[in-house]
Amino acid sequence: MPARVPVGIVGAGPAGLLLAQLLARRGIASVVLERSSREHVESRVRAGVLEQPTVDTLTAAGVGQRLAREGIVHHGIELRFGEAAFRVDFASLVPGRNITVYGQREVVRDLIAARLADPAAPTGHLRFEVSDVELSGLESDQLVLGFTQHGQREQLACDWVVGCDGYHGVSRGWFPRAEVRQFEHVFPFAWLGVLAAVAPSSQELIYSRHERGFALHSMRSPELSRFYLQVPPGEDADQWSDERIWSELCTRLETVPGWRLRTGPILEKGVAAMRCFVHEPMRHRRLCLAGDAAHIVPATGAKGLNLAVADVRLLSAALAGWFETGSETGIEAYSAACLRRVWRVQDFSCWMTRLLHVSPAADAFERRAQLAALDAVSQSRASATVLAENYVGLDASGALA
Ligand code: RFL
Ligand code: PHB
Repeated sequence: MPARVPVGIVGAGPAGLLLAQLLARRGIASVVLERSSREHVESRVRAGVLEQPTVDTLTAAGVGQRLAREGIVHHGIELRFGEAAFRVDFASLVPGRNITVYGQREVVRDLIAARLADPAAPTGHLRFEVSDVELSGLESDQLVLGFTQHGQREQLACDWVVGCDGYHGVSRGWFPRAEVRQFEHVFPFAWLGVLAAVAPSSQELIYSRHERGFALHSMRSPELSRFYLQVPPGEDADQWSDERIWSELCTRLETVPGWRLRTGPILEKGVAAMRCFVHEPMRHRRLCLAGDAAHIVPATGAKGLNLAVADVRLLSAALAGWFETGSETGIEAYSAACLRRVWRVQDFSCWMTRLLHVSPAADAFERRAQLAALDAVSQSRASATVLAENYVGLDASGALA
């Protein structure tokens, strides 16, 4: 007889860990199966911008203490293009709404610590270095997850299974092919992400559209800066020496008279594709998807992690409704509610990507039109408000909850 658990979760990224944590707060046990080691999961750098509803959800989940101490609240971002610089001022455009800079790595570390400290969780509820995860019984509602750990094949019977295994995971493949529609778009450029041991050169994030390509100055803490450079797709990060990285960042960011970029040791670098992807639907019978397993947005809008949290917020409430009262209402609405938000965010992230990157195929006309679009954002309060409203995040309590 396989062991039983109410919810089986595949993947210990932010989506899987937060789902386990929110369910546990409502007394619902789960087991999380993760392919990588704990060290690997806790060392991935990735995202850094949290919307207010994301901060609220993490706080409600009981993992808000360090975030409240170390997270840095930002009230605007800066756009640079040509020799112009324009501050998108959240305080005046979207009063009372802002973002918090706090690394995804820290979110994951906080969640793992909270899960491992949970005295009510079943033994072996968070398992790393698990391989060959398979699902059977989907059509019969007798779901069983099979997996291998420490060379032993095991089975886990679940009422519900949630695929939180990211874009490269296996759970999407468990949906019946005839029911699925997938949408994909790949931009003709990638991002080289860099983590550097140097104090940020700016108090707020700087998004720069430069003729040589896009650059972004972000940060993690008073001692750590995070940068991104637009590079060709498939670029090899090893082709980028520290000297080359700093030279390119200086060229693309030092466009404002007198503004200088601080440089320092580079701790980490990697290349990520700029991709859009949506898998519809996000539920089939007792199998759900959440986070990057179901959708990828281009990183320019800083939305991937926030979307994962929005999915999990809805899903944990829907599953709690099902376990506590047998209600199907939340779970029936889950996929459509998530996808509505996903497509809105997809549209915004693509718009911001096109606004700020120089496509290799863009002709002189398109480049001038792009500058005019940036000019419009800096001159028109209505245009700037659209950017600000989307950047700080769609309202958690509104129609897109
Ligand atoms: P994750 O984080 O990819 O976690 C999936 C987990 O599943 C595991 N896994 C498996 N486990 C068991 N069996 C299998 N077969 C498995 N296959 C995979 C993986 O090892 C992993 O641990 O997905 P999740 O939880 O949905 O979280 C999504 C976010 O990680 C992602 O959306 C963000 O990082 C995107 N993103 C950003 N989002 C933001 O909201 N704000 C940002 O500022 C931001 N910046 C970024 C980003 C993503 C980036 N990259 C690297 C794509 C910047 C970058 C450079
Ligand atoms: C980050 O700090 O990693 C970051 C910030 C803003 C983005 C994307 C990534 O748009």
